[in-house]
Amino acid sequence: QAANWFADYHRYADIKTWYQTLAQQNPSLVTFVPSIGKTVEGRDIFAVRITSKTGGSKQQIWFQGLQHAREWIGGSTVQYVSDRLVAEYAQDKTLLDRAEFIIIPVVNPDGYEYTWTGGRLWRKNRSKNSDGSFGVDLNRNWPDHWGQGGSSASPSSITYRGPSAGSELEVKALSKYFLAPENKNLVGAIDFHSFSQLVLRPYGFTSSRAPDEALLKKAGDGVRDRIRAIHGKQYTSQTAYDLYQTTGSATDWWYGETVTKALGNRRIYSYTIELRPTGSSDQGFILPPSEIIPTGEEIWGSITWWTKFVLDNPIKI
Ligand code: 0X9
Ligand code: ZN
Repeated sequence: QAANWFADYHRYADIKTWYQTLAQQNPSLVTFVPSIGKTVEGRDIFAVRITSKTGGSKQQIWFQGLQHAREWIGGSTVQYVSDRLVAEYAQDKTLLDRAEFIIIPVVNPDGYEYTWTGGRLWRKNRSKNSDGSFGVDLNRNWPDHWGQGGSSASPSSITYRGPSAGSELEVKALSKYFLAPENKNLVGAIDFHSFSQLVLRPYGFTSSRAPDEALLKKAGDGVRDRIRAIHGKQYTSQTAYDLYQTTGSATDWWYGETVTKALGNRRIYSYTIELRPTGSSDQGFILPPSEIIPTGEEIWGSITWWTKFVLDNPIKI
């Protein structure tokens, strides 16, 4: 792979090629899944599975990025983590011998391409809405408490929830794949976003604390502390609701009833990580490419710890 890949951001097609090459060069560790579903504009949502061939059925971890098109650092960070998972295996076999990582690097390829060709600050997908406007906020469209507070019914809003729960092709594809037979051992999932430097745990839809609050907080606080130990960046660990309410988010769906029942009454660790920078202007979405590697380093260091914590501390209902 190009030695300077992480010196800049890349288009959807180039990210796909990069992952295909990663799989070709490491066939014993990486499986490229060309399509788990298509978007309205006909792009494939691809997945990547990373594990070693040793052992039987392993616990599984899900990472995804670019649900929101303009949050480019989320995609780069998922790529950085994928690269390190493969590269580190030569020195330390524990992670890939113990777990399988299921990665969706570009959840929203139509929106992502639009940020390169149309408007850099586009957030939603590119569905055509009933009023002629474009885009549904995928992170308000998941079928968990859909249609309630913290989402908009107005198609032109940046938090438009869509016409019905799970209406969007991206949400349909991802939720189906999440529940597929080959993914029945999922124990944890992280949705990478930007920005504000936050480690967010369930719930987003209610101020009530999750039944596993103690474990969820311990794992989230641990991530915060380990991030800070690497380049000194201060992240805040809190519940998603305490940032602001959302309904129909991916992380509430992962932690919620549908997934719990499908996994035989077993809940999983579910997080949103908001990456660099801090601040309040929309310019925060435009993180200089020189920060891709340091962001990758602090997230790699913290989520390897998080993964081990999750594997060692199964949630018991
Ligand atoms: O609003 C979102 O979907 C996420 N923030 S972003 O700026 N990347 O759009 C936050 C989702 C976390 N959930 C809640 N805050 N409830
Ligand atoms: Zn986001």
